[in-house]
Amino acid sequence: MKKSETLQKKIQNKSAKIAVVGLGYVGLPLAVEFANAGFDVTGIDVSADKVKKINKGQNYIDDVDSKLMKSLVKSGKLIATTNFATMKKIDCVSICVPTPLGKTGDPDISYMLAARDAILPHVKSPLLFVLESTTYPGSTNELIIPLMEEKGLKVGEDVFIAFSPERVDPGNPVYQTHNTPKVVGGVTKTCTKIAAELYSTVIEKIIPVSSCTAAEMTKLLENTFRSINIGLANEIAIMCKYLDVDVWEVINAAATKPFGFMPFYPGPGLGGHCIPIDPLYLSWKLKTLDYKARFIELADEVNSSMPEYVIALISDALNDKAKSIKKSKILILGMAYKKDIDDLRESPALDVYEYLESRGAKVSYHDPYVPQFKWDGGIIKSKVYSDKLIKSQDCVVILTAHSNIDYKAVVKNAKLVVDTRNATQGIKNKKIVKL
Ligand code: SAJ
Repeated sequence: MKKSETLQKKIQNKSAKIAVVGLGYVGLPLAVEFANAGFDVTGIDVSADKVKKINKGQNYIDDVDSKLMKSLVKSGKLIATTNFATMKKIDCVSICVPTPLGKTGDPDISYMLAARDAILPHVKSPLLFVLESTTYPGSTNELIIPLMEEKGLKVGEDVFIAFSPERVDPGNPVYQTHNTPKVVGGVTKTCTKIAAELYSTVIEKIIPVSSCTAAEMTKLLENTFRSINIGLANEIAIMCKYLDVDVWEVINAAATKPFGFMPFYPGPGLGGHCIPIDPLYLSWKLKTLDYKARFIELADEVNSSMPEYVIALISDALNDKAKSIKKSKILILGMAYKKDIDDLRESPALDVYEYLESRGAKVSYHDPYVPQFKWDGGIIKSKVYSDKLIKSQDCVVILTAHSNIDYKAVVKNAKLVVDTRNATQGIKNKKIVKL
């Protein structure tokens, strides 16, 4: 029997041993789905703390059902380890490690390479190797295949390699791992088939594509689409300010078009670990091929300029009250990078906080999801919300429109409100200055 058939059989009868490398917001939900489908799953992570928590049945990812995870750990279907040597008995592995930007703004693939290099010495054949981490087109071909072949493994016969982008949207109440269609692109048709076979055991809809590069590019198109359209929304907001038109009214009116339009909204900038970063992986790769990805770079320029644009809005609003940013008491409402979550990564609110502080404002914040954050070697704590707190401010700046804040009360008690998220929609009051 061919190795591919052996592997397919083991997937079909759930005797295949699965590993998931990287137990964050992508890897842990995936590991739990595979274990819940009946596979023996080994989660591998460099963080001993994550491993310890999982083996104690302690869930740390909101999207994971804690009771289910605890029962899977108890039954032995899900275990975690920092020891990559466990790969010796693994039949299928999914790599879900971070791919951030480095300090120079170029791709930082060090986590991906570290995972690859930790796995390679323990690879057994047959093995299905799937990369999920968002990366530049060509990564799987350039960084994985050659090293597998160096070990004498023939891709498509001894080892089966595919790329399958993660599409996890943390906190999404509708779409989770199991019901978000999964794109899968293998090096060979057999690779695609086996990868599709594995993922179809836990995900309702599999979308096979012709190659790893096509799958890598699919993911980058998805998030570049968002970054560019958010950049457009931000530039439209700037244009509307010049034209003295309410950008929110215009976007909401355009959104009534039942076809050919998809609303995006302006804001204080781009946060999160996907949208500000993924498009730059694409533009970086094209730069190596002497092509300038103009839309991506322009969108990045516009989106990155929004925190400063918000500072100018605050400065003008205070100026109209014969005040300056310097020495003014300014409260930021919402530090997280988007509403109703606690994630601060790349949050533009951090840039606004820094700008205000460096201009001498007495700046503080309130965020019901972010009790504190590390800052300048210390810790900044969220102020306890009260009408008194709002009344005491020269300006309240809404940067993230968490649903559990009463914006009517904010406007009632504030002297001045700068609203960058249309959180005060429908409230008519001269105190409100909108993006
Ligand atoms: N943002 C705007 N205006 C918008 C939409 C977003 O300013 O119209 C800002 C947000 O405030 C945030 C940033 O852009 O700071 C990113 O927001 P996002 O809604 O794209 O949320 P993310 O970063 O959580 O993106 C994830 C992505 N999921 C994956 O990469 C698997 C993205 O593909 C999803 O479409 C997105 O979630 C989603 O739809 O929530």
